[in-house]
Amino acid sequence: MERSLIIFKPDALNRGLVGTILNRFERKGLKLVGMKMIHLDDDLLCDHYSHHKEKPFFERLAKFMKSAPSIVGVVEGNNAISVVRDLVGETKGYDARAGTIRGDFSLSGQCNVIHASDSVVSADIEIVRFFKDHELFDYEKVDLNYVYAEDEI
Ligand code: 3AN
Repeated sequence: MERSLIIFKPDALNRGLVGTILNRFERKGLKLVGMKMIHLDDDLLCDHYSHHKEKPFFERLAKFMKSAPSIVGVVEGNNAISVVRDLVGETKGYDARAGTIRGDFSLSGQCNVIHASDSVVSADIEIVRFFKDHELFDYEKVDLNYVYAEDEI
């Protein structure tokens, strides 16, 4: 099964949206395998947003991401990468469709409440960036046989 990194950004914490957003992933059937609060620093941000480092908005984005703690998590499930990206919606909140997390909770290109890995390759890199092995939990979720058919597990 695939795993995706998710980050509840400082706006999600400050706006009291963490539980509401987490609920969207849980009710879909995704399995939470790790979660912790972390205050992102320059080193982590430069790695995580390396594809935006030369962009004019990078400094502002970094300031926003350092303005308060974030909550990082890892969710697991069949096709988790595309499933989570679909739940999250388009990057800019004002473009994101109603019904998606960003579509329902964000009006901004920067303050878009949540990050989710965009591919299996990025997820592998991002999970190792934020989590040590012992911070990820391997357990049998008891609803597995009701979330999936036998041949899907
Ligand atoms: P996504 O988060 O949908 O994968 P990316 O990787 O292009 O999108 O962007 C990473 C983060 O950078 C976004 N979640 C957003 O916070 C910020 N960002 C992207 N584009 C802009 C922009 N034009 N202005 C400000 N912040 C931006």
